Amino acid sequence: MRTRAAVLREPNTAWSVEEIELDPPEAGEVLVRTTAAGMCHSDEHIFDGTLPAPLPTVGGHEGAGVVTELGEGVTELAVGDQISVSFIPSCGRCRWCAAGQQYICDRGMHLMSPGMMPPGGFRHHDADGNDLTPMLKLGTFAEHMVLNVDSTIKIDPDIPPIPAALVSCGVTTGFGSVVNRAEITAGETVVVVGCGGLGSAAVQAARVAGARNIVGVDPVELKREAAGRFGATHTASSMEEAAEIVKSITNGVMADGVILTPSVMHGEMLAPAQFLARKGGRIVVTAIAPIEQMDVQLNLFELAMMNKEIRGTIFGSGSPRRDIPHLLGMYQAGQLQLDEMVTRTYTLDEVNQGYQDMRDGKNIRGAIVFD
Ligand code: CXF
Ligand code: ZN
Repeated sequence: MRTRAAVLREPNTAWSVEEIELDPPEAGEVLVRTTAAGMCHSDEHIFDGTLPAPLPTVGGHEGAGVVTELGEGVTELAVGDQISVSFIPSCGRCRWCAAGQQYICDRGMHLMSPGMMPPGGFRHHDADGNDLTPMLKLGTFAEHMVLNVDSTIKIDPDIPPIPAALVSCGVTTGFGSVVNRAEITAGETVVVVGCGGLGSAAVQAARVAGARNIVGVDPVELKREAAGRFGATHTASSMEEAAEIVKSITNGVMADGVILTPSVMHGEMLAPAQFLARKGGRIVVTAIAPIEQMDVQLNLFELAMMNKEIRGTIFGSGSPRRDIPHLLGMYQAGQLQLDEMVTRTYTLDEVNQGYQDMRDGKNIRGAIVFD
């Protein structure tokens, strides 16, 4: 079939919105009509070359839609089901899935390879017949998607498209960074560094977990204000400013958890984050750093002597088949503000404008809405 998609051919060239050819779903795959897509910073990382992905690519890895066709052997989904995509696949059979650690499912090793999830091949082709790789095996910046069922999560049909799309990556990652990885519990003090799409979910997670103090750090005023609406008790424009606040509100003890969700992670951010954490505190590195970055600033003496922990996380160390429905249930119960995270919506044709607005610091989260 023909569909329309946003394609990136070379880093730092505009997304090209064009008609592409989409093959029918093969065994273990489904065809989905896309209803909404979230505009995560990782697509921008591919755009600017921070994240080397196979090109040309159909962008987008946050999305929701309705199943319109089943490939051979698909039994867990039916035509008409609403799904959220998950960039973390869950095979349910590997050692990690079996242990409840779907965030490190073995199928994830294929995410940055060309084409579809193994057994592979290409379903997406441009008008000249060139094969296209769907980003992270998803490609949500397209009116239709062919997806492996391992990358789909069936959700309540009553959930509106935008929140259904946001839980594919940013919300689940930010939320889980606080609850699963930093293990924040009631009464604790949390610092969230970077209050965009990930950070505003992290702030909400800290609120839901009952944190006493939630300090949102961002140089952009719009994001600090939004952090306040999502539950931050204090805001600061830098980690240095936050350190003064945390010192005073904790009587010098400092924060139980520090969550690093800036647009891009850099090695020199680790030392100031370390000094925001208390003795035995947890520092969670969530944001993506340039892939070859090896150097970090860290006071190793203080790390050991103060018994601090630095923990990396992918997908907020969450399990999509558990956490996506959980988070959407919390949204329905009024405990998570997902609609409020979207500053602006765009049509597919406006995708470049959406990313320009992200660069200009105008959006907490942008979303593409399909007809
Ligand atoms: C992803 C980005 C690509 C590699 C895996 C993690 N995070 C989502 O934004
Ligand atoms: Zn993402």
